Amino acid sequence: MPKALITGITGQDGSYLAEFLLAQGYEVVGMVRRSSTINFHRIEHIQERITLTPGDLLDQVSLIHMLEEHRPDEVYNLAAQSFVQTSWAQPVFTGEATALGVTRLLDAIRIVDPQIRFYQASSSEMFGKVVETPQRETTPFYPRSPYGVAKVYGHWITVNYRESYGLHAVSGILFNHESPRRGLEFVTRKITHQVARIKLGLSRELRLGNLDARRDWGFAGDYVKAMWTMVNHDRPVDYVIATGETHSVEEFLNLAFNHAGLDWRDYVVQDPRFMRPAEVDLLVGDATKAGRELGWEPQVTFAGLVQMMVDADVKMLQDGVTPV
Ligand code: NAP
Ligand code: G4F
Repeated sequence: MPKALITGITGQDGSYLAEFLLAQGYEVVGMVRRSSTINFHRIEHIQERITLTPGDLLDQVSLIHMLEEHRPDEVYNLAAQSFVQTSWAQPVFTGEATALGVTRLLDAIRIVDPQIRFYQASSSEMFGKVVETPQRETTPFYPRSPYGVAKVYGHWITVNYRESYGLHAVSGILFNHESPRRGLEFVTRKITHQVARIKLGLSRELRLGNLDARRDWGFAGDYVKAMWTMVNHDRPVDYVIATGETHSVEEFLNLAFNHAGLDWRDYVVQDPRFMRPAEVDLLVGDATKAGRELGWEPQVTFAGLVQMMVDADVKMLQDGVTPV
């Protein structure tokens, strides 16, 4: 039975990837960092079927011990300080986790077992102030936040360890992907959660920043399949993963409120607190190479994603589940 180790298993993507790998017959190990409260809500339903092991991307020794103990065939590095807005408030911490954390993990692999296959969670935020549209594997990077800069470092150190040490290391350049398990601070989930609260009479307004920003939004469940396919390709190659469609925050708002029978203009207030020092105005990816070489295609449409998230948030509140 192949064994995969996932960093960031408590996050959105980690939970979907763990489910996917279990269904493929993998033994799944998840690295978790110490926190004062349990944050396993996204993996509660599979906790009996996976092994959790302590570790932190800030602690090199913990990574080496973890690999020595579990001896995985594949490592998926999904852990990161992943919220762009926070990266301006905590730029050094973001660099430690999201940039240098990748080197710590790659070095641990090099030391313990260079045969381990490695996946790095690269991001469309690396394209930032885009120099080409749509963005593809060959598009130059121009990051617009400390997070984007850290991801560029993580991307290039993965390329460098592949070229320097012959590691089977790949980066997936994933465009935004969402789900009912998305963190409440990201704009999509912030909207769908608040739509549900307004619909149920629990709230009256939604405060947002820039409504003109455009993103290429897909479904996280589709994207974790691309991670696995990439790692199991015969050659270690980097791919863009995206839907090829771009929509504004306003379009997302419109669909989400409409689905609940509401008009967003009655509830949305623009709040400067949610504006960014430097914005990424437009992202839209070209995943032609992944389609051609990996056979990967997104399954969930933009409208289907918005409806899925609104329905899940309404149900969660109706069932009395605390939203997280
Ligand atoms: P997420 O929900 O924010 O999950 C991040 C995970 O990283 C959590 O499990 C978190 O653990 C863990 N983590 C943070 N700092 C850590 C550290 N120092 N040591 C160990 N674990 C740490 O993010 P996501 O949306 O699933 O994204 C997964 C990865 O893909 C991230 O690297 C993100 O930057 C990247 N990415 C995401 C998207 C997207 O649209 N979702 C697009 C492109 C790239 P706690 O639960 O303990 O906080
Ligand atoms: O949902 P967001 O916070 O996601 P963002 O910044 O695009 O980053 C996400 O996708 C990246 C891939 O491109 C990942 F690498 C990263 O880890 C993360 O998953 O913001 C989306 C857009 C931005 O333009 C932002 O300015 O929505 C705009 N926005 C407007 N009002 C808001 C808000 N974003 C947030 N979070 N909160 C608002 O109130």
